[in-house]
Amino acid sequence: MNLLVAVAGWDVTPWVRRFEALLPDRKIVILGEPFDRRDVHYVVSWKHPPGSLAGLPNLAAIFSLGAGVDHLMGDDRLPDVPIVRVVDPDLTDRMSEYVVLHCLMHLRQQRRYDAQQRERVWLEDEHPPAAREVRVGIMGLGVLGGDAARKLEVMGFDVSGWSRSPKAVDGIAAYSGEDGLEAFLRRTDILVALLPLTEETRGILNKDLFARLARDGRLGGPILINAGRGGLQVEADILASLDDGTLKAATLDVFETEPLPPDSPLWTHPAVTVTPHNAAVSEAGAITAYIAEQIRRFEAGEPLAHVVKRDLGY
Ligand code: NDP
Ligand code: OXD
Repeated sequence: MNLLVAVAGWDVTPWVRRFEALLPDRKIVILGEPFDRRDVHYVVSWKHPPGSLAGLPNLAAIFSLGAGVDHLMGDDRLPDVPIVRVVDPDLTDRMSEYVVLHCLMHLRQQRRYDAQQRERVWLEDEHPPAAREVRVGIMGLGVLGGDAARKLEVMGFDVSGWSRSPKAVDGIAAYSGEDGLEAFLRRTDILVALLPLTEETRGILNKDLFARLARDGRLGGPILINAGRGGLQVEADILASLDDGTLKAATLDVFETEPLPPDSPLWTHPAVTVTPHNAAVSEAGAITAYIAEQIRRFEAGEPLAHVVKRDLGY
């Protein structure tokens, strides 16, 4: 019942140590080091090299170390076993902190006050808007979008959400599908993208969509916050839309290419806030405990939770 840690770009040590402590009766093996492929029953993956999980004859499940699974879906030799993604309060809370922080930052124009402070400028606004006067639209009303929506509502924002299938969330105007998109965009001042990256959502954050956002809001133009995936956005369109006024500002945690290349104009654009894909990090303690508990329940005959729908890609 060995567990294979197949991780690229992260230090595996804290993950391996924690799995060893949580699953003391298992051998924890690491992709890239010698191990017997027949003994592997579970894989935990973050961006494993495509094809590297083929030929594991006793594999029972693959666990993504993140909430997103696009890093797995790109592997056309991925074994045909259940894929489980992260749904954990630690990660969810972190994402909501990020979304609330950046909605408030744009509401209260903190970037402008930072600039004014550097210049020692004292300039009071006459009528700054209140949260209740600002409409936040969340694209992706799933685990993360749903939690962020509830917390934004507590802050007073006028919140709506858009999902693939119809949803009912107390206090939130919910829209769905292609039919609901127009009305959702038309009432959105701050657009928060928390969609998974799939064939349907790739490039959805483009000039055409930005042009359909509300133009009558209290913030002086629509604002984009993308903490979903970089593949959702067309960066040339974001820059062009910021420059021609279609967008007023953007907060971006994710990018077409990560790390964001040093020569990207997004780094220095005055209306762009960049964070390094850490809106909601996978904290090793919380996520290893979540996976160990799933394995324990699975081996006790209970179904795996949060299994990805492969046909939908998320
Ligand atoms: P969920 O699967 O719980 O939610 C996804 C939401 O997107 C659902 O509401 C779903 O609709 C909706 N959706 C999917 N496809 C479409 C579509 N074609 N049209 C309209 N709506 C669609 O995922 P999570 O909330 O857990 O995570 C969302 C994403 O956040 C992850 O996939 C990942 O990419 C990103 N993420 C980013 C992190 C970061 O640090 N920046 C950290 C963690 C996650 P429906 O409800 O009908 O299924
Ligand atoms: C995730 C991420 O998908 O960190 O969890 O991006």
